[in-house]
Amino acid sequence: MIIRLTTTDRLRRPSFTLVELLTVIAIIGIMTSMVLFVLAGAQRDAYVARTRGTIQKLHEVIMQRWEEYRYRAPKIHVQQDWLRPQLAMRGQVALGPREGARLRMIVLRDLMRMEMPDRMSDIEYPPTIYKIAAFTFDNGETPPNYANDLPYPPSLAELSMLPREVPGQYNNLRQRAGLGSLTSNPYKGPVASIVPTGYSGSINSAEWLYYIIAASNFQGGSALEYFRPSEVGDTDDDGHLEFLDAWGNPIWWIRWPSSFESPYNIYGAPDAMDPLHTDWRWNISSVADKPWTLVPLVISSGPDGIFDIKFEGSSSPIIYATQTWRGFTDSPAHKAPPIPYFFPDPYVEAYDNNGNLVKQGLGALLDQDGDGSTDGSADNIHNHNLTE
Ligand SMILES: [Ca+2]
Ligand SMILES: [Ca+2]
Ligand SMILES: [Ca+2]
Repeated sequence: MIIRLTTTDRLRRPSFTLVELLTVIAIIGIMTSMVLFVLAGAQRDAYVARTRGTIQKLHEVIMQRWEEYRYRAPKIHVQQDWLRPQLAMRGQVALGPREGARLRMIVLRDLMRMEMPDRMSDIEYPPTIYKIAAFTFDNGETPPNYANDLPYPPSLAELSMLPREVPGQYNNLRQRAGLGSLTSNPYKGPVASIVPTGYSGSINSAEWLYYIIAASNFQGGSALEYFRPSEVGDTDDDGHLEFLDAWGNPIWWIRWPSSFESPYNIYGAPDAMDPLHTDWRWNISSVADKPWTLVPLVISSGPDGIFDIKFEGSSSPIIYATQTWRGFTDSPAHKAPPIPYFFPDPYVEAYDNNGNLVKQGLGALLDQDGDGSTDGSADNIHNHNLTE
């Protein structure tokens, strides 16, 4: 039998109408975008994981350095007289055990400032001149025979770290910033800037983090060996390297994140560097929230590239070396020191002038990009949330 195909038959053969074609193209388009969407999600997860890996390594090196301060025996120049029993003090020594412990705490904080900088001023300023109450009894009384001889009771003795006692690492970091080794005398603030005229160096938090890690040993070698070349860069092209997150942005750090909300900042868990509670806030009953252990913050701005937290002081740059003790009058009842009393306070701006905890210091939320919200902080990746 012969079958003839007519024109009509050919037209009846299965084929695609325009509508069908458009439908198929649309479906393929949707599926493609779904695949791309899934891939984008996977890439984001991979970037987050990679960044966490880098921050984990930075955290381990920084925390090892931080722990070393607990057992550190800082060198400090003390007049021998202050360590001898004094007749007028009924045989006590002028620099009593409690003041000795306070001195150690203040010097440790100053050493952390100089050896683990997170801002230029940490390096620009030499050691602070430390003031402590010498020639007083531990209960705050001044011995009668001394009262008239001293500038003000209780006498605040000035102690300093001589240039030869300054740790070598501080001088190495000064050289990174183009500043010479420390030769000048210890610093008693505040005065005008002590930075050399014509000096224009600037190293930011991310770059200091790099230099600190570069100067650290870890598990028997240089800590830098734990990082791949892709984890390091120079995004602002100033010759100072930074550690990078997976999006290519610098990883910043805050040594004393006194106002960063995190499970590590447990108010009421005393400062591990001050086991005897010699920070003046412990003496003052109206200060309800006592100083707590500050865990350094190592932080990436995350996928959106926006930190939205504070890295600097509210009204002026924070200069730890020139801080005065805030908010406490020269009141014998408080056993608080007269003002001015200079020493590096890690909790700057976390307390207000009345000693209330206001948490407006470093690490507090701040609308950095000016979009009206602090949502940019939500996707940040840092060493306080590595276990989440
Ligand atoms: Ca740089
Ligand atoms: Ca962010
Ligand atoms: Ca914002």
